[in-house]
Amino acid sequence: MSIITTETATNKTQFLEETLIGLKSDPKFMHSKYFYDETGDYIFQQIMNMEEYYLTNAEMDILSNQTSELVQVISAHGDAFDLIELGAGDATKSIHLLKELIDQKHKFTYFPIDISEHVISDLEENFPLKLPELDLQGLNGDYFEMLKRATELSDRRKVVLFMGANIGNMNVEEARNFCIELKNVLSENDMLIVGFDLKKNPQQILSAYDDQEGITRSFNLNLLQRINRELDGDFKLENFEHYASYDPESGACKSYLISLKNQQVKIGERAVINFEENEYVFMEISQKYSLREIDQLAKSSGFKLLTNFFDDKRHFVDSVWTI
Ligand code: AVJ
Repeated sequence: MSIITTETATNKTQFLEETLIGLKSDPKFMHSKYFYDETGDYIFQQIMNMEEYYLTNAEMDILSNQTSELVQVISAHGDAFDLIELGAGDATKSIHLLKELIDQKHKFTYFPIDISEHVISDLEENFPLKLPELDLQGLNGDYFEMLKRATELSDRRKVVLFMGANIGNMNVEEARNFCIELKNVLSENDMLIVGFDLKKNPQQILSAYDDQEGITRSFNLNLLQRINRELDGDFKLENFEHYASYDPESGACKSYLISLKNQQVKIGERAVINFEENEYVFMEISQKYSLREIDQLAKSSGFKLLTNFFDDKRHFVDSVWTI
C-alpha cells in the first residue's frame, strides 16, 4: 500500500503565511506544529528520552502493562473496526496495543495520521517488518481531512487514538472545539482514547520543559533555524533565549523565545520583523489537566467518559470516551 497524502502541495506557502501572521501579531507567536521537520523530529526523540520528561515512561507504562485491559475495552463495542491514530509519530507506544490486537485476532485496519510526511513513510517502511500481519494505511496530512478520508475508505466502527498528551498543545478552549469537531465526525459505538498529562508537582512539570542540558531550548530554536532554511530567514539564534513557565492554577505550561536585543529579522524578500529587547514570542502550550477537568471536557464536547487508564505513578491518563 502507498501513503495517501494531501494534493494541495501548498505546505510551504502555508508555513510562510502562518509564520508571518504570527510574527506580525502583537504579542508575537509561532505555531508548535511546525517544530517537527526532520531535525525537530530528531530533537523530540531526544526530549522523550530525557530523565526529566516523565511523560514518555508514564504512557509507556500504561500501554505496556495494561494492554489486555485496553483491548478488552476497545473490543467490547464490537469486532471489526478501524484504529485511527492522530499524530502517530513513531508509534513506539501504540505498537504494544497493535501487537495485542493482532495476537487476539481482532479484525482491524490501522490508519496512522501525521502531518509529517517522513513520519508516515517511516511507518509504512518499518511496520511490515515488525508486524507482518498488520493491515496498515498511512495518511499524511491534516487530522480532520485525513479522518474524513478514513471514513470514506471503510464503514467500520472507528477507534480514534490521540495519545502522547498531544491534546496539551491546545489551550482548554481550543481542546474543547477540537473534541466537538471530533464528535461530529464520529458516530455511536465509535471510541476516542485521549492521553492527558495530569496536574502534579509544579516543579516536576517545569523541569520537563526546561531541562538542564538545553534540549528543549534547542527544540524551540530549531524552528527559527527551520525558518532560515525553508523560508530564507536570517534569525541569529544566539540573540534568542528559551523561557519556560508553568502556572499550577490554570495548568498551562508555556514556552517562549525572548529577544535579547533590539533587532530586525528578514524573512524572504517580503518581510522584515522588528524585535524589541526582552520581547517574547509565544512558542508552545502544554496544557495539564485534573481528572475533574478531563471529565468536564468529555461532557461539554458530547462524549461519555467510559474509563481511565493510569500509569503506576498517576502522572498520566489515557482516557476512554464514547458517544
Ligand atoms: C508532543 C505536544 C506532547 O507538550 O509535552 C515536549 C511537545 N514540547 N517538550 C509536550 C514538547 C516540549 C510535547 N507534545
